[in-house]
Amino acid sequence: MPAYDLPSSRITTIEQHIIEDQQSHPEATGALTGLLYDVALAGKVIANQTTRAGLVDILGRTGETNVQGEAVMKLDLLADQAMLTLTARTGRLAALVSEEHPDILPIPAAYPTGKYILLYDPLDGSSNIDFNVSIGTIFAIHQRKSAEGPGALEDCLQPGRDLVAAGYIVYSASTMMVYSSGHGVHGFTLDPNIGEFLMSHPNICVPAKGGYYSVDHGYENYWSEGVRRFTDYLGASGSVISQRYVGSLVADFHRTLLSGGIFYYPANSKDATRAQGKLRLLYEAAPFAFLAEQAGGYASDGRQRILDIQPTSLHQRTPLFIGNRVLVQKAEEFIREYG
Ligand code: FDP
Repeated sequence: MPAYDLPSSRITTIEQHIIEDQQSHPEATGALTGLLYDVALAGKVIANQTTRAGLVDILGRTGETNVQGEAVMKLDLLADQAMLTLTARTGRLAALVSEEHPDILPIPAAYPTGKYILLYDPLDGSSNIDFNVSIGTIFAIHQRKSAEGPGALEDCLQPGRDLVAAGYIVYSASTMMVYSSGHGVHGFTLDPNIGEFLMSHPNICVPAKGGYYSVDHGYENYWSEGVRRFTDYLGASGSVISQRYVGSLVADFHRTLLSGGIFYYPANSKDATRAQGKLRLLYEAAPFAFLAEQAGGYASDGRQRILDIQPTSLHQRTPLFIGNRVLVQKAEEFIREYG
């Protein structure tokens, strides 16, 4: 057959990109490629559900069973089930960790196991659902440490610096999936007409200048002296950097990644559960820290690099300062000096 050239195309689907990304790893077996694509598929399913959020709520309020007599589930549980169903049976995972489950979810003996661990928050920002504000799914992928069989706790409690891949899907005016497998950060927008994520934001880098500072000032009286002084410092440079805060971590991080600046959710003394802030290390702070560093930024808990924290429990919380490296290091300086 005579040689021929493929027509050139400016369209890159997420599947093409993931495959090409993995080709630079000669040891790759295709399992990570498949897993990232499973997550993308779950994202499409969740996007479909979130655009019907108002309707789900209306059905939910009519008596908690639908016309078939089935219980109507809240969106975050639907999202959790989409992630579980679409990723757990494909033989690529040894275990999962979800914000919705207190313990790890080892792959049941009836299904094949693989070499990866998937940690996720199925629907971050869910307190914003009722107000039609952007929400999202966050995911982190580790390679298992145990040799075989269902995954164990030690497979899940790994520091963020060992992540193989991480990303998020933001459900907003459009649905976007942003991920990194260690070769930069790339963003894809869901084209609803063809039902596929298409490359829209290649090689995202946190801008060195400009952007916004993003924090909930409602907690100001409960912050440490260092965090208060850092915030005053940012406010004082008001003409250079102004403030934006959504209250949905995925949306606030997405804006910070693209526009620059800093997002922070510090520890506060309002109640005992916020002594280490609110955000979870394994499936919120660590994957975002991985993305931030891949994009030239930085993430800290105020004293140390998020990616170096050795987790001790599945749902542990951490203060988070993330975004432009210089600004995050400035926050560390204030905290070192004033506590
Ligand atoms: P939510 O509880 O709505 O899911 O970590 C979850 C999170 O939202 C983040 O998305 C958000 O940044 C933060 O909590 C908001 O916290 P407050 O409850 O302190 O407002």
